[in-house]
Amino acid sequence: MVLLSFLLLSACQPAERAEEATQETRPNIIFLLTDDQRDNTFSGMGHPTLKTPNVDKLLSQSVRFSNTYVASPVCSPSRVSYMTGMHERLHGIGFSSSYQLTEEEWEKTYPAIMRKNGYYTGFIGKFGLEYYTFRGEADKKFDFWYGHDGWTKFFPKDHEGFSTEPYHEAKNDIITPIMGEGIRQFLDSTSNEKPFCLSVSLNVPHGSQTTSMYMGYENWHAMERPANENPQLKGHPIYDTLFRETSLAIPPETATDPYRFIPQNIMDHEEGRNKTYDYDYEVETNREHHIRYYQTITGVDKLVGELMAELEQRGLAENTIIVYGSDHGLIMGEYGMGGKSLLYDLSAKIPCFIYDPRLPEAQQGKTVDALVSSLDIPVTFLDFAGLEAPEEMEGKSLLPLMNGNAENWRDELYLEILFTLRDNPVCEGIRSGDWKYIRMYKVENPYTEKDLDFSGKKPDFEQLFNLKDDPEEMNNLIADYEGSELLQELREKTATHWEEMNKKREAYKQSHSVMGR
Ligand SMILES: [Ca+2]
Repeated sequence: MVLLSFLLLSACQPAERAEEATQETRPNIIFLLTDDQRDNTFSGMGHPTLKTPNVDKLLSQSVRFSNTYVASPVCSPSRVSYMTGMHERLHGIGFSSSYQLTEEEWEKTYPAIMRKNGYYTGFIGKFGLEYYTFRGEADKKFDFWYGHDGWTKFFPKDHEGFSTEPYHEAKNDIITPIMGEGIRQFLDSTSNEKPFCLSVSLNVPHGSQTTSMYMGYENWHAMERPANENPQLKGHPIYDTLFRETSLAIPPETATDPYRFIPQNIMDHEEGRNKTYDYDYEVETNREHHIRYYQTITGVDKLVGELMAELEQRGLAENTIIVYGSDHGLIMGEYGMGGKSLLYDLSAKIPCFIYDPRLPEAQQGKTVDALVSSLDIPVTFLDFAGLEAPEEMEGKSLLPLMNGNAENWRDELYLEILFTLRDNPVCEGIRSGDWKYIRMYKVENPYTEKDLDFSGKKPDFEQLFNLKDDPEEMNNLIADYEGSELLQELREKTATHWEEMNKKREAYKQSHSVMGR
């Protein structure tokens, strides 16, 4: 029945649709997006240390997508990709590019389209697009706004400047429960007349939050002292002693030579990476990072529990879909390094699931291992609302997979990261079957489209992993497979995607008014 009503809705014209689609047929949507949360970091996903009963319960009634890769594993471009449904190569906006999102481009994002089509829209937390022409006016693009630009701290009331003023009036002092206050305010502001679409961008477990849990000593950024020395955290059920007495598994490669994995001439850690993520380059501070990382995820779990109780209490539980994702993952000592912006699974994969209370019980609690992209998520939101995605969006709706139909799904996924700060190489590659192939190029920062023209250029470095035999991606098989058909095929596929993406960008620039910054 549900599927049938979607089909009927999508056959209508937008005007008719808005009229016909009453609140009974169009669900509410809440998108929970965390910051730097890597895959498998809930107990319900098999994590050995975390205990996340609220998410686990939700997960047991959801469809989990266990092979979800983000379009760009670094904050800003990943968030632009979630909004626009496009790769960074296509939308052109990120830390290392020279473009910004225009108001015209914003009109093709999922919140703008849903608002135009009768949804009441809200945004809470880290906006994080960073480069857009309407900076300072993002609040006008939503019906409800309780968000901030740039970054903030674990105790955001201590944070002057930037745009975290809304949080200074909050009852709580800690960022995650403040987000909970925002969610309640949003729900108070909704009415029965319109379905709603709420995007909640939690700032945890990002390093800006875990490092700022305790800033009362000189070298606070390196997490050299236990955060619970901070009197503000004493006696707190989550942020005081939790995981401090637990034997935590810290990656054995912590503080070992990172150049065994990616050579120094490809990525020199002295160019900023080992300063930005200094805590992951020593065993003891990495342990402290793990404790804080798990604590902040526990905070997210509590928030999810409170959210579900709120929905129940307000009579919204039957018709509100929850979509869970992260902007990307995080390397925490593995490969002798910290950070993101590489195509290792730890950096590029996220925990992703969709809870749809209307889904038949037989479909609930299942795990789908098909290759999913973060670009599929905005398309799925629109599909839930009975709306067609604009042609710019590159992803596919996840509804068929949720309903058990994996026919005609993609069997390979193109991956890229165009971050070139801190000596990061441009990486692109392909996931296909058990395999992942990656090629890297040294590119100027900021890059231009010209820098991404690799015609006739041999990659500066390549990686090949068999994820079935080596899920931790420790053994680069490039040399072993040199001359093989497999490697040739993966190289060709990557080059084909690369060429198509560059052509698409050129066509996009012709048909859209792109803006430099
Ligand atoms: Ca992030």
